[in-house]
Amino acid sequence: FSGSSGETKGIFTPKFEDYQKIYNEIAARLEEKDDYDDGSYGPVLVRLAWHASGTFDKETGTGGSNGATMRFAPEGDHGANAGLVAARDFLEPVKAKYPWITYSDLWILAGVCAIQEMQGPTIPYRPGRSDKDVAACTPDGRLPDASQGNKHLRNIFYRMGFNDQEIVALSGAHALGRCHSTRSGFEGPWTFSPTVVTNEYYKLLLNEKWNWKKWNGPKQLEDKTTKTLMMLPTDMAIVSDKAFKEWAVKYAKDEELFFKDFSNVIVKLFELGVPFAENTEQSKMIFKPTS
Ligand code: ZEM
Repeated sequence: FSGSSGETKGIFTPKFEDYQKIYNEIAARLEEKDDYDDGSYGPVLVRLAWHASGTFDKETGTGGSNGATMRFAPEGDHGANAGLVAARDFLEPVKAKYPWITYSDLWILAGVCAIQEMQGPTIPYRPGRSDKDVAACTPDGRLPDASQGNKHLRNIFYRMGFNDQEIVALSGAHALGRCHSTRSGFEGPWTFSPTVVTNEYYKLLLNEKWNWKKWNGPKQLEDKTTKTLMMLPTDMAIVSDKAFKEWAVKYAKDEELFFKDFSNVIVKLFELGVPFAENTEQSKMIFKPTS
């Protein structure tokens, strides 16, 4: 392993145990700081890891989780990244305590930790990302726009190298967290358990009736039964597009299948554009959840 950060003094080669320590530290902070949103920073940590990774462009090899360029204003200020400063700030004390880890490895480790601690599937992890400077910031517009439909989703996710099944599996992350009118303009959670990884997103999409919400904000849907849940226009594309819907039906019926496919696609997402050392593919780290 040779991906330690520039700040490291002397020679320190971190091992699995060192990463597990950081995992445990993040898990302890998640437990401790339970006054945020629905009781956890977990969802916003997952979103940070996703937005760090989802800028990848397979044609040019630019973007992706290598670099952590969202630390810099040009990228941090992109509309899609509004509010993610909460996740970055949450991790600052961890970075201060373990300065040898790069921001880019830390943000992805935090995404892995958040998913596992919110009772999600095991997410194998590989370190090896290095932090880049401001010049590596990606242009605005690489992350999906929630007001659009199936064609846009395919354009954005095919650019990262994903297929239809993977787009649907990734979308299940919206079981977690919520929209904030102060960030994206949209408002509300997708599920009744926004701090637990489940296949509820697909179940609700397919089994609930969704109506346009009557309000002054951007176009979003609300559930007919309680009017407390929401779906974005892009979420509805997951059930209005025939090819997408086939996968949504499978994931709604079979949470085990969803967990397996979600883990695989998250690992792929989190590794986009990262120049890992040779022979690390077969030796990914599996962290032990704290509960
Ligand atoms: Zn999201 N996402 N996302 N997403 N997302 C939001 C929140 C969260 C889209 C999108 O526009 C939005 C993926 C895919 C897509 C999470 C994870 C993942 C919000 C609300 C919007 C508008 C932001 C706010 O107001 O705070 C679109 C269009 C997507 C295309 C398919 C993928 C892939 C994800 C992970 C694998 C998570 C966890 C949240 C909740 C964040 C929070 O703060 O609670």
